[in-house]
Amino acid sequence: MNQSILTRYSEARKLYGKYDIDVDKVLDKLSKIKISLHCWQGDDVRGFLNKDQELTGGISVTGNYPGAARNVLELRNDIEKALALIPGKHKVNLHAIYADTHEKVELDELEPKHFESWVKWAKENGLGLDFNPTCFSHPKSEDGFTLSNPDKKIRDFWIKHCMACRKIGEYFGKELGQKCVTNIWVPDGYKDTPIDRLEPRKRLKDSLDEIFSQNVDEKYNLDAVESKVFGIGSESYVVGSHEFYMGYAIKNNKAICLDAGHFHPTETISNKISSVLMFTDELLLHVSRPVRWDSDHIVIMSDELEEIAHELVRNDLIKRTHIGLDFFDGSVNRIAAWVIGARNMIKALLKAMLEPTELLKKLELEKDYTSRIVLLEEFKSYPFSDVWDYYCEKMDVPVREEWFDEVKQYEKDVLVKRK
Ligand code: RNT
Ligand code: ZN
Repeated sequence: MNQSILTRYSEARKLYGKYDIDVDKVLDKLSKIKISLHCWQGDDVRGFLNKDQELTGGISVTGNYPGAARNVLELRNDIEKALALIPGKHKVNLHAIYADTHEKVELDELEPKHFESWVKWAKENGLGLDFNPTCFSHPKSEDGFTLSNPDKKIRDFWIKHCMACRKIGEYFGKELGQKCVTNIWVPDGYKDTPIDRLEPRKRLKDSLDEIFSQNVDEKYNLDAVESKVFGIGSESYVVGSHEFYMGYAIKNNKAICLDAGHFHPTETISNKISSVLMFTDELLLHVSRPVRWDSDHIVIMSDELEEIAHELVRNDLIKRTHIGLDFFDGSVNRIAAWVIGARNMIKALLKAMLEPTELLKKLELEKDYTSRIVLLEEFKSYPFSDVWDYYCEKMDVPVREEWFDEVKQYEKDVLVKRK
């Protein structure tokens, strides 16, 4: 262990110790929190099934930085590279279009066998897997509607696809000994003001009911539903709005997925966590960063990220929350994007854990708001970074920006050779 890191750590430990914060215990707890790393940052949400299909569904990747993964091996190598620079043991989040198969298989015919190699790889790397049906980038989603499509044949196709995905999620959970979260998000909506807002929602509800009527072992698979306020091409109306899924999830005992980019710009998901978890057992987060719109920028150490972490830590909600990342930036090195986002998420959790929460709660109840703000502000410049450096060293990942040297080397050796 590097001497200066150790010295700084023991000084920091003393400072936090004055407030009865046991830093060693905090690090132990932190090392058990899993982040779900979204595979789609590695190839601009292209996947392998319908490679020539453009990205649709009202989401978009911009940038043409060299090195996007072109096949399953490249993607896995890239993910492994990223994970080697992120402290802890984590999960990887797959989409249906990332099936690894030579067969020509339609989305509604996917089976666990098309993901066998992912499971083998996850086992070899000690990873968990999460999953998502891909209800976009497909000819049958071209008119903007999937599970709420007025055409029953098209609706049935997407229902079958989602059912297939839940079975795959169950298979992941069983094989890997950790529950898989299968998250349903559909882009359905209208560009312009609709006449009928109700019928599409009834159809979406019926489709979901049918999907969830299929028997899937809850021990291995957790269903989540993700809402949205608008997308490109669905600016005026989104069928699966927040209220829709909030009601659906509570009534049907499903997990709600809160995506940081899926609300009005002054709304934050940090302020929703404590409400949603009052009425549902589990929560899925898509930690992302909207810039003016749901732009899926790389997660940085923003106030909102810190607030999300605080909410989870202060209220002891981590054990009921599945933390996933969701961003896609093609304008920078894609491995760096993963590492930045994931390290920031973990860093924010660490910073939140190094807080005298009980004392702050007491001050709040005593209406001593002056002391509350004094402590909160002073703690912002406490040496949490010394603890972070020690944690990285201890977990055998590069300290500070040293990780970027490895990414640059990999870019030179591997990424630039991809044409
Ligand atoms: C889209 C949703 C959804 C997707 C991924 C690729 O707005 O956030 O989660 O980003 O499924
Ligand atoms: Zn999302």
